[in-house]
Amino acid sequence: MKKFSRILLRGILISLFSLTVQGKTFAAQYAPELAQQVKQEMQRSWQSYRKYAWGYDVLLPLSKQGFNWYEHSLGISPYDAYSTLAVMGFDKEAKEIERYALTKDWNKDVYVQVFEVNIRILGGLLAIYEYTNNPKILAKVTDFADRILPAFDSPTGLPYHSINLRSGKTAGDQGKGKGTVINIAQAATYLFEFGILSYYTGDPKYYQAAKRATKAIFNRRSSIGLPGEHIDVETGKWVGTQWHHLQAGVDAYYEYMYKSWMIFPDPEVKAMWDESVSNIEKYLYDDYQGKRFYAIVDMHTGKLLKRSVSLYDAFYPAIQAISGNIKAAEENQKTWDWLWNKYGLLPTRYHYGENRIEFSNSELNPEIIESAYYLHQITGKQEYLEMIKGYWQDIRNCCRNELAYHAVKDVVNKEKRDYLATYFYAETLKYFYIAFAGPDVFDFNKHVFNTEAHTFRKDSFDPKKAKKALGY
Ligand code: DMJ
Repeated sequence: MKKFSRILLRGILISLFSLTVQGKTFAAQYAPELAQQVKQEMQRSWQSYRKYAWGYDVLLPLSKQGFNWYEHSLGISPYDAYSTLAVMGFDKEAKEIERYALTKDWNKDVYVQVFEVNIRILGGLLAIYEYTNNPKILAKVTDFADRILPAFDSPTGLPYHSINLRSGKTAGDQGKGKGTVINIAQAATYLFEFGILSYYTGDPKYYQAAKRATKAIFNRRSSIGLPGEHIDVETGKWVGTQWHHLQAGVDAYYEYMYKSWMIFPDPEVKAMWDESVSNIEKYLYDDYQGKRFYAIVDMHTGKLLKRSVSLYDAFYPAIQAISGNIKAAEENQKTWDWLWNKYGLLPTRYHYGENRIEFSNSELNPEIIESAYYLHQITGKQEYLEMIKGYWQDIRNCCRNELAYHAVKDVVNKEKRDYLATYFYAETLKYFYIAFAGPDVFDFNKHVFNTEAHTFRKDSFDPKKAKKALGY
């Protein structure tokens, strides 16, 4: 009897111990030491921008200088860095950017690309407001938005490619040409930021403009339900190729239908998403050699045209996972992970049907890390954290330099390129950090990200108030 009690007691102790161990194992499923390392790397890279490129759009880390996208600087990097610095607790640096944003005068004679400044500058400014609640920042956001809003004043409601921040005149890329042709990501990646701005100002005009543009694309879908690639904002006609895919130029069109619906549950937007996603799975999904790809297809027939993917498409497993299609998300992510491991980075474009790289460069883009992070959070599977550890190791090995990190011209030989994309601050380092740090530091379930990974708490937006403010 005594022996039995001892065995029982030992059994109880062992199971208590293993529960504790399991608890610890679960805690150890994050990687606080790597989170710390990423944080230090953010600080080092950010200080380099401050020292060598302050006031410029981007840091050229090898030649140790700044570079501007346009004739006049927009000073983009600080807007993209802000939310990552804030998430990491770099309050002094974040405060400095808040002050910088307040001194900025947007009355500049410069043509800007509406899509890019929306996700980076407007998104970044909104994130500053999210963290500070500073009404002067909201005034800056509104001023900036009011300067780009006239771009939507076209016969179709689709935005022109570029707009002059001072005169409100519209144009093509870099202010050149008549500029009436845009891709569908440039056409319809506004629901999220414009929705937030309508929410805070109580003026539905921003969200309504964004929704009109999204509907202008959706309503021009083919008879099988697929939109094209490029469209003329004046005639509303598809231009050039009649292709559809998930690559750059399309990606965020879909991303924003789902993400904006997460905080602003507009049933019309949800209906667009539901129909769109079922068509993606029906026509673009390509089960090829046991891997889950999404191909380039004919928008009118769904016929497979090219077995090609770009690194931007790796955003899709994240959206699949968050919208509940976990199986597809896991299979898709596995495919991306396979491609990453082939080269130790993702090439910009890859022809999987012919097993060859089409564009070999990489700017250390975030999408594959973002998707692995979503999957780790949603499934709890350790393999996704292991993937992210591998990506971090590879990026450190190939691309760490004296100042920060650099892009590569070629993922095979890792030839260096003197450039550090602003989204390396906004997205790449942020996803690494929050993946390693775990929910005590950043709670995935309580947040939603814009396409540039600027972070917003879901509970910042009351659904009833949103319905009225956005006018849906
Ligand atoms: C980012 O600027 C955004 O995520 C955008 O939507 C497309 N991809 C780049 C990063 O690769």
